[in-house]
Amino acid sequence: MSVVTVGETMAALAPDHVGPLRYTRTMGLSVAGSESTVAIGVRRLGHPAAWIGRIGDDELGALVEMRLRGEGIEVYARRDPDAPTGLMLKERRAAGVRRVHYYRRDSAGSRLSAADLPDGVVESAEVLHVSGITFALGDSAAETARVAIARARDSGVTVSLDLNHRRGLWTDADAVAALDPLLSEVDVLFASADEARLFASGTAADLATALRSKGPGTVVVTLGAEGAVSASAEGALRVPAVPVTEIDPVGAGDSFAAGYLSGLLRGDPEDARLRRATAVAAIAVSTHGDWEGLPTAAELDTVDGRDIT
Ligand code: CKP
Ligand code: MG
Repeated sequence: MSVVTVGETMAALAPDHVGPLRYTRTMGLSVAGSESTVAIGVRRLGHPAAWIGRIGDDELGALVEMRLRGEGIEVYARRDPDAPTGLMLKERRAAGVRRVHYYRRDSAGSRLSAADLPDGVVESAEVLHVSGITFALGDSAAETARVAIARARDSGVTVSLDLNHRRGLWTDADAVAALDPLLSEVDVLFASADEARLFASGTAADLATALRSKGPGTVVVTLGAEGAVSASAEGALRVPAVPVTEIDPVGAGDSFAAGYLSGLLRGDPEDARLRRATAVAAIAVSTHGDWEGLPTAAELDTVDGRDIT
């Protein structure tokens, strides 16, 4: 297995038009979850991928399993008879203004436990990818992610972490307290500039360098339309974003991580990983949905008809 991810995947409802959710008449049903988006992203780029999580024994759980399996993801998800699959509502409040609303407290996914980690799956991966969201879901889910990281490290598996701070789930102080001790355990760290500022200050390059001093071999700070900056053994690098018309920014960071990890798996040098990551993110944000627009390897060659590689 190239990439194994661990986290919560929810059902997701998104409105067909712009305006307050209370006036929305029709919504599309899909699934959403940072870690499974990364799995789908790397899978579309040709790398075997697995997702470990927990779902309810309900229709939404069946939807999550069906969608992920349909994308070619190996799914390891226990059906919890005592808790529902989580739900996320997306709101297009006004043009360019999006909000997400979670219905995930006490969800099956938040009850993920270390016993849900199947023997040998994390251990045989090339990369384990986790995100800060799992640490915010509760003690059991956080412990599961910690155990997965420990097993990966013991087996020489590259550990990738996206800080993915969610103020709707926990406070800044709680996020820093939980995530700071992990930084010495990870090989690749992804953070938006806002997330990086929880830990350091200064320019994007300062942020990446400061976070790298806490342990990760590579730190990538994503800057949206401004591209990304990385600090690694190859020094500080900056790449511009691919200019596109943004349709839906949710999932941008996960798409970026998928593109980067694909480059890592291919053995690309750091600047090529970053360019691959920005290209994947550009295609993903110029389509509706968190993951639906993720490109295949062949589609990566063009965005809006332009050569982007
Ligand atoms: O940081 P991103 O916009 O890439 O993350 C989006 C994902 O998992 C989205 O899929 C959503 O379900 C979530 O983050 C979340 O739990 O907020
Ligand atoms: Mg993110």
